[in-house]
Amino acid sequence: MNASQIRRLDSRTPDFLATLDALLAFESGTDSQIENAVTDILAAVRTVGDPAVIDYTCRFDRLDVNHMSALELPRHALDDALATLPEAQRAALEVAASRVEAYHRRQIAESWDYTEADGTRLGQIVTPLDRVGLYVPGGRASYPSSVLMNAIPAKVAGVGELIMVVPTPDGERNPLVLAAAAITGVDRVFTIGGAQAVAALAYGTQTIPQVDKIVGPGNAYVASAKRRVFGTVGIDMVAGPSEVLVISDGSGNPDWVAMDLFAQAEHDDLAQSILLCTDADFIDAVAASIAKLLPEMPRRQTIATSLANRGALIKVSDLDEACTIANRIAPEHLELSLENAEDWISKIRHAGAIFVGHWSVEALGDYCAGPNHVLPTMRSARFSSPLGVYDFQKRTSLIQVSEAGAQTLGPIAATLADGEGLQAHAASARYRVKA
Ligand code: HSO
Ligand code: ZN
Repeated sequence: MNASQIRRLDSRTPDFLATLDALLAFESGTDSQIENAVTDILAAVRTVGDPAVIDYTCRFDRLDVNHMSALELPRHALDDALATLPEAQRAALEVAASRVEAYHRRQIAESWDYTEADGTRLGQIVTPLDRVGLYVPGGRASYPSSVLMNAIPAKVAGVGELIMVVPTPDGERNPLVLAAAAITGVDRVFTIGGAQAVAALAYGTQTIPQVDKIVGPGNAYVASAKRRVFGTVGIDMVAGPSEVLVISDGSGNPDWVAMDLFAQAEHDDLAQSILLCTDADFIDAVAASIAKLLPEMPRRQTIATSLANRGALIKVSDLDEACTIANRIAPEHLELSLENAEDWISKIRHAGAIFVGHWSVEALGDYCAGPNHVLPTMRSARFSSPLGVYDFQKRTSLIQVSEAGAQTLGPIAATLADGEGLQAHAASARYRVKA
């Protein structure tokens, strides 16, 4: 696999849209072996509770414990992790956390109500969720920044209790993840993972309290388990591989563009990095930058694989066409790498996050700009939004009808109830109407 294998496309070729759609298609496929394993795990944890979670954790993560309490980290383990971080890392985490918090504070929705002329009051009450579970993957995909991005909106929303689960295979703990948990005020942390952790949070066990919603990324087992417990609890979106789309007018530095494509591609073999560019010479320059810079990258294997799998450098006719294609792709991240980038924002209807101009690189958004980095993938930006405070708040309708209001609304409701053949509905409305 080498960098020259990133495909080059031209929007003028007749089969371009079909080729593009094939490139975007991602099978989040249901592997029956995974589904069966998850079925067994969910059933075992649901019926047996702690012993089943302990058993799976011994088997999968090779942790030799015989009581659930050994799988809960004491508060001081989090504080110690924070205290022993190198100063620069601690400071970076803290600045990132406070910027993310400031941004999300603006998302808080308030309750509202209004009163009609006859005294009837109507409204909407906003309530935070009582208890939320945060899944944090172990190993290579264990991102402290994702702890911030999931935990902070929950805390800002006013969630009562935030319970984090993170697998620690062979007892290996990620100090940055624990430090991020300390900074964000995660209430409890269990060192469990996989479908068994999702089951424990969804159903509750003797030790682990049942939560109302489970958020956070995970592998195929975790994603399958989350889909299956949905309904018993809420879940966030089930995310696909990360994506970036860069729109370029040939202004700017080809090395910067190449590295922005790498930054997405290094996440995993299925990550997607696409460039749309109006300038053929600039595309050549970016290709040359890719060839030049790739060998220096420690993660060059993953980068080369995902660029070859799902990457593309695409020549487009003009920026209007680029925006049309961008809306079709509905990318998770969109970089407007343009001279007059601001002018093009209004042409974009579907994107998880828009990064405007040459200075606004995705990596800043991934860590510390402020907005959430949990974004809709797989073209779902057409109908869904970044993770936010609103995902941890719910709404309750308020109906306080006055006596006068019941007189005008009663006959209307009764008439509609008659039409639906629901006599008790009609009668209960008419009871309140004075003769
Ligand atoms: N680009 C990822 C977030 C991330 N990047 C975490 C680095 N760490 C999905 O938006
Ligand atoms: Zn990233």
